[in-house]
Amino acid sequence: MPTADARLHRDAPPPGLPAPVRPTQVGIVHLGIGAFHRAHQAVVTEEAALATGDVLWGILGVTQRSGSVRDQLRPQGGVYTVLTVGPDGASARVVGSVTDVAWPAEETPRVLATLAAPTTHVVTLTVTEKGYSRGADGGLDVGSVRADLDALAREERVAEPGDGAAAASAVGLLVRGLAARRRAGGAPLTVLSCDNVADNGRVLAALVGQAVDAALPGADGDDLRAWLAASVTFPCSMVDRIVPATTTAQRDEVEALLGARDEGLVVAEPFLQWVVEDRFAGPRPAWERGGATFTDDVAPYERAKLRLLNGAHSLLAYAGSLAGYATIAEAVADPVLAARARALQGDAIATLDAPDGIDLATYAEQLLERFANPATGHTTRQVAMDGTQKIPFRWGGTLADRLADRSAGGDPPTGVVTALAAWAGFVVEEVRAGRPVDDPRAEELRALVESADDDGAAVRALVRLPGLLPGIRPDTDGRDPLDQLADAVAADLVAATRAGV
Ligand code: CS2
Repeated sequence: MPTADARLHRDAPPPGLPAPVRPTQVGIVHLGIGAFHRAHQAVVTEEAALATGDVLWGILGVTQRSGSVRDQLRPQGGVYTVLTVGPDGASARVVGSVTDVAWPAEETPRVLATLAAPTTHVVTLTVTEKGYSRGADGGLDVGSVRADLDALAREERVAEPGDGAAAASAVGLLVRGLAARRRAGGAPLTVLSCDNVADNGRVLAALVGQAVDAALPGADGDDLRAWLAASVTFPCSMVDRIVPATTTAQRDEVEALLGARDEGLVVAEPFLQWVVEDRFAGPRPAWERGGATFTDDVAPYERAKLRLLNGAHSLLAYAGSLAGYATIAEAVADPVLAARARALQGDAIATLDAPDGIDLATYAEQLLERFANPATGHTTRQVAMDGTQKIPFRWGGTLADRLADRSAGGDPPTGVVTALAAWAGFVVEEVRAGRPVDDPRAEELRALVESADDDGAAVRALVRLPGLLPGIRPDTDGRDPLDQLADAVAADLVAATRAGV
């Protein structure tokens, strides 16, 4: 164990690196403080503070799943290192915009009080796709957030900032925090989703509305509903930076470099993009001074990123795992897999409106170059996680748009077929090998595979998993396009297996 004074700390930044920003108060609550937030929004916030001298935008990070991020960062006063690794080598910087990390399992009242404080103006979220507690129909899975909804109803009745019940979900914590804020005076608030979910802000606003309706039906929720409509906005945003999970070897390497142990280290590629819908309810950091772009319409950026970057990423993750590649960089270096990624991107480009000044074919090719960066060590297994939550946005949108486009002939697009075959093949292989699929719907996936007569039937059943490919309607003859799709995916997998890929 490193001794306390060998740990990185904001009062003792490593010599030779610029000192981190020292916020004087919390202005932002961030839900889901994993590696991605620390290498993305927190860096842009840091840059904005350094550029403007405005130190009112400290971040209270909230870690939902386990207390480990808190235990990593709190002894360091919130500071951590970002190691940027790219073709031009590596560089380190220390970031100070996170002032503390709270774990709701032990500190829910404190988080609710910070969400209610008038000095807090923005809530940002990176809770991953599954953190939105959506059911297969895309709406709020009320059962999974029931404990928080019950706590919300109690808190509204007694008008207390929090009854101490530990929040068990991100959406539940957010809704309880919003209600606490209204009771505390109701200063406006912006809730900014930064997850890879299509129309993320609008989706989150709808989930919050459904949570309020379920917890406080009818007139009981009227005051909260009216305040939400008048005082809270939910802009959309597109975020982009490749940030793999940090390894112990990387922590050891940076310790040797800095002369201090950093348990909060994050490692990222050089590229960083953040496109934010300019719809704030109150003050916000000057994030444009930190590299963010503000726009009236995020949708073209977000769709292009989800379908071209994340879509190709997931394909490479599944096809790469099946082919025995441990990293995305290895997978994209295989010409057969790169061709599949390009075919999927081609299907997607046919459905996209290019954002201003962007050539989509060039953008798509640049993404594959970024994937080829071996230094991040991004693993196929990491990107393969949570497929049922990611596929609807990454491949489902392309598929629904292509099938709806009669001029394209209505046949399932081959790039998407290959991608689905890779996912289904991966799931079948995991289940047959007795490994639990790393997915919140793992049990359903296992049951589908185990009850199928053969691999072909398993693949067909997987493709038809409710919620996986939303928005696909029967064609004019009443046929379900998913039947044809499921056959095509099963045939592709058989062909790929015969070809040994
Ligand atoms: C990846 C993303 O893990 C994944 O599913 O596709 O985290 C990806 O690295 C980021 O969205 C890049 O911005």
